[in-house]
Amino acid sequence: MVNEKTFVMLKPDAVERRLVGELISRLEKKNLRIIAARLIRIDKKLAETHYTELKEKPFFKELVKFVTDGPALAMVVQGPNAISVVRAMMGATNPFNATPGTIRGDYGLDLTKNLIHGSDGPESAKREVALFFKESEMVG
Ligand code: DAT
Ligand code: MG
Repeated sequence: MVNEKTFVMLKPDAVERRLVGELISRLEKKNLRIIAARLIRIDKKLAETHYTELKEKPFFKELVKFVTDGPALAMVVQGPNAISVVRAMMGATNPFNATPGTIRGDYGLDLTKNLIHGSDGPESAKREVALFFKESEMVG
């Protein structure tokens, strides 16, 4: 078991639907630790950098528009195997396929508005944490 940091974002639909408390609560009940958090309005450039791996996808424009459309809660979450633990808690990308009991399975019905982002591996976690937070913004 490795103690990991992962980048988590509660997307604009989660903020708009007032689900922030409930979703943070799920992460905390799992005993994951929030070591940084900031409510942000993501601009186009940051969104495009964050999702750079998807830039050739047909849904890229829609995705960027959605994540820049309102405030989002950016976080760094830490814990044993935090990257895969958060991914499991999120559920499948498409909420229609996400298992009940997962965040997307319990709260989502829209592929774009799927509530939460979590880094998908150690490299993306490192890159995404650094893209959104300075070392000094994370509690030790
Ligand atoms: P995930 O968020 O599960 O890591 P991803 O990184 O493949 O999924 O895609 C990023 C986001 O893009 C995803 O949360 C929702 C959106 N998305 C993915 N596939 C899509 C598709 N086929 N049509 C529309 N939006 C899509
Ligand atoms: Mg992803």
